Amino acid sequence: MADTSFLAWPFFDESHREFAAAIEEWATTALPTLCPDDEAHGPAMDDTARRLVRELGKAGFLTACVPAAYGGRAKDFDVRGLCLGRETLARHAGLADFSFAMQGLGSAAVTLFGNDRQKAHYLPAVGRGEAIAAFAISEVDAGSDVGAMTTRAVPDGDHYVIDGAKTWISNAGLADFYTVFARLGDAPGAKGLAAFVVDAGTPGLSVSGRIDVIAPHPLGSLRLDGCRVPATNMLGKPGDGFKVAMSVLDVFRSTVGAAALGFARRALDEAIARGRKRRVFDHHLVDFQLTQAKIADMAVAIDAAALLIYRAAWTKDVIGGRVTREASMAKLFATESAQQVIDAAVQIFGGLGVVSGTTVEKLYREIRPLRIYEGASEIQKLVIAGKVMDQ
Ligand code: COS
Repeated sequence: MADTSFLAWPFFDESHREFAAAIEEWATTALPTLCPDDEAHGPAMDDTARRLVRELGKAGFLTACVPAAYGGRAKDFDVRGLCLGRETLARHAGLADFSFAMQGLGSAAVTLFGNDRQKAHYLPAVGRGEAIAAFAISEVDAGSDVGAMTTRAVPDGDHYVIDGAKTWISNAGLADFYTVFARLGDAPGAKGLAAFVVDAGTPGLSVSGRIDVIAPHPLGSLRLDGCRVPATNMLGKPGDGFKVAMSVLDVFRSTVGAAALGFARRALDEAIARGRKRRVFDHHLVDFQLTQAKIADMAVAIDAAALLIYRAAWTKDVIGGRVTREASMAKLFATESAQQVIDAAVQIFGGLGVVSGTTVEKLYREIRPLRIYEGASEIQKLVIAGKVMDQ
């Protein structure tokens, strides 16, 4: 059982402690049957992901992903709930964390920038786990440099016609709707982008391929070929697209840190259990000071990451406004340090740590993409330095 003493920190209120306990109990009892083979790829993985969304919805946990007026727990997001949910689920199964997080990330632009009609149409179903959401921003030549995107939206009567291609899209092929970012007019870079909500069945929108990555994660590419979207599906105003994207990432970058924290906590638990059992040179591995030094470094990294994550989440929930600096610090530190924590766990396991399918080997693969997606570590450093120098 992972350390839960952090739940007594002043960042949380009673409802968060109850939420954390409920999702822990659900993960312990439901996930072993819901994800019996958490290494499945392809259609089997997609089926598991769909089932996970439905069951997370039925159990009431997706209420952290939508606003109170549409069935959620808090006015917009409950960022502390999102982080507790991701941390807990990641500790049990990476795919469960993925399915939970994507409901929030995929619908966040509707929550933050949608009008009442758009919110009423999409968000209740997201919160019940009856509609799957996706966030379609990246392109082959526009990942870190969002402003380089070339997908274009051209007005045509009361519609926009969108043409282009998106890639690295989580839930591609599974989603019922996508938040799609596109360029309007000739304004350069970050200026002149717009966000649209595009239903999966819209003619001209298709999945052009799936991408298999090192840890199970439904991912693919999209094509938009003359895809006609009602102008009323725009989220915010023409030109708001970059602001929409950055505002969403202000919320979700802390949650990526929380998922990394969950992986790291699991690695520490696994390493201690292994060290207590493994005998070497007539002692248990944990009796050696070199092992204890590793355990201490892992524990300090975990607590420091948790402090940064829940500082960012509390700041967004309680103080509000932009939390770009706090969220970037949380994501950068938590993902980079979790990689080191998991690497130390693999070292404590020795040869067993690199055997395919052992828990620490899976964690070693699970953690790696988190240092890249939703803003690579290098981007977080640019953001943090920019904010610190602006103060
Ligand atoms: N919330 C609201 N608005 C924001 C914002 C935020 N968090 N961050 C920036 N903006 C606004 C700014 O206010 C500015 O608006 P004005 O032009 O009206 O002043 C505009 O957006 C541009 O901001 P800025 O000049 O800071 O943007 P940059 O082009 O310098 O941003 C980085 C560059 C690298 C920081 C940005 O492109 C980025 O975060 N890239 C990583 C993207 C990413 O995460 N990709 C992965 C995709 S998700 S898997």
